[in-house]
Amino acid sequence: MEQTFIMIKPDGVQRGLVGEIISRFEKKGFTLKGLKLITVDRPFAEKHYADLSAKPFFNGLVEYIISGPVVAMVWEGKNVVTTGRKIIGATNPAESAPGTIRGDYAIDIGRNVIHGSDAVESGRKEIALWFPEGIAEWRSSLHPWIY
Ligand code: 3AN
Repeated sequence: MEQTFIMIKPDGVQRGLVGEIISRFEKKGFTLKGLKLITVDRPFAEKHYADLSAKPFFNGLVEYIISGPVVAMVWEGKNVVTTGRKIIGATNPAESAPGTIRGDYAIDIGRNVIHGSDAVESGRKEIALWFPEGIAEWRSSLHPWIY
């Protein structure tokens, strides 16, 4: 079953949006497979954003991510990468639709509340980076229509 890495960034944690964000993924029907509150250091953040190291906003982005605790999560379900990105909304909150997390709760691209993997393969890499200890193996046995 497909998995994605979702991170609530420091602004989302400090603004008290953790419960709301988790609720949106839960209500959609996705399954929570990993969850921790963690403050990462600069080398770790630089590794997570290695693909963006040439961008002019890279240093500011790293500073932002290490500025406080983040909530790192693994969510599982059919098409969770693509659907998760839809729930999150466009990178720039000025372009993200109302009803999406960024559309509802963010204004600035440099404070856009949440990260979600952009592909199944990058999700795999990000889950391995953020959860080296591994993640839970469980599946709901209550409702066969939950997958
Ligand atoms: P997404 O997070 O939607 O996958 P990416 O991968 O292009 O978007 O960018 C990663 C992160 O870099 C964004 N979440 C945002 O915080 C930051 N970012 C992207 N573009 C800019 C920009 N022009 N100025 C400042 N920060 C940016």
